[in-house]
Amino acid sequence: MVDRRNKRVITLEEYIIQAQNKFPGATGELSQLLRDIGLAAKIISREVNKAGITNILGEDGSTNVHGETVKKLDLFADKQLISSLNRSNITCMVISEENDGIVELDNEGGKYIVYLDPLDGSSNIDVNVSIGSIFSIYMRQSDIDEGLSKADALQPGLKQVAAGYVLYGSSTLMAYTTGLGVSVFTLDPSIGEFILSDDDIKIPETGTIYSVNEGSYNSWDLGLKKYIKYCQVEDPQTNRPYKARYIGSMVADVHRTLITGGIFIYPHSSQYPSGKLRLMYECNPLSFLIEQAGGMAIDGEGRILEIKPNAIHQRTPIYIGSRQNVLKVREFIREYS
Ligand code: AHM
Ligand code: MG
Repeated sequence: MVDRRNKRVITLEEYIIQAQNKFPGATGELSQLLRDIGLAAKIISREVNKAGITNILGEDGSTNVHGETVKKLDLFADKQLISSLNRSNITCMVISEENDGIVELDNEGGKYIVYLDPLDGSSNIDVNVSIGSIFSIYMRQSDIDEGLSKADALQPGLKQVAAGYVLYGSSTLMAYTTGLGVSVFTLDPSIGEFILSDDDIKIPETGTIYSVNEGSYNSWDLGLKKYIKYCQVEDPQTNRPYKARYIGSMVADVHRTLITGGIFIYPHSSQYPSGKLRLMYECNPLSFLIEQAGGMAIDGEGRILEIKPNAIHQRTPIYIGSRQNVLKVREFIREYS
């Protein structure tokens, strides 16, 4: 937590500029891109807050590329983020949960590729529960004269140059990393600015909360079943039984895990043989953040960030959180597989 006594308030804009100034050769493009996302986040936050009193709330009757019902706010957030990214000549391509294919922007020469989950956890919109936006940024690999290639879009998570999320909760906050730790900003709605609230935040090494949709228990592998039973057994030395917490919004569940420690799990199951969550715009960005905060993220065995993607909308199981909790679940998975 940043000690605010005798410290002046630092806005997201100032913070980004200060960070950029530490790298004399920086062109400022990534900084501009992050500012564009920050602007879109403020506009989405405003709409999320007033969703209940406008007609924007609810389903629009169409389905997205995954066959899930799309809520109106998903479409609004998608449009807002894409048009914000299109303002500067920085981003050449966007891949979003809401769009089947690649969205090529007007900036053919742009050097960044952005993956987006514009509004994650949208089943929570109607019931006034936290939702979030997720972004993941890569550097383009192909030469500008060559045109964009598949390799530009399908880079492993380790190649991310920045990633973050915006959580629309009891307050709106933005957390991001450029590979130099994780910074968190809280939106002050009275002045319309994101204010630095935590710099270089670290996840506890171990935690006492597990977060998984236990309704799917019967369709899990034995290793995960045994691990969850382990979490529930009483053992004062390891502070067990752990608490169960599950919001059903990945951003909110992972943000809580970042702050309080513990583990968030979305495993593969008979319903979702490859897991439900998407590698490129859900798991990779949040894994980058959690690793930057000192935590761990695996697909059950290997590191999420090392997965070589073969499709833009591919899914993966994920076990993410405090190092000790992730190592423990992996022990169970190995023992019972
Ligand atoms: P969405 O992108 O359609 O909103 O789905 C992703 C969400 C995650 O935020 C959350 O962790 C998960 O779906 C919850 O799924 P379930 O309802 O199966 O537990
Ligand atoms: Mg999502």
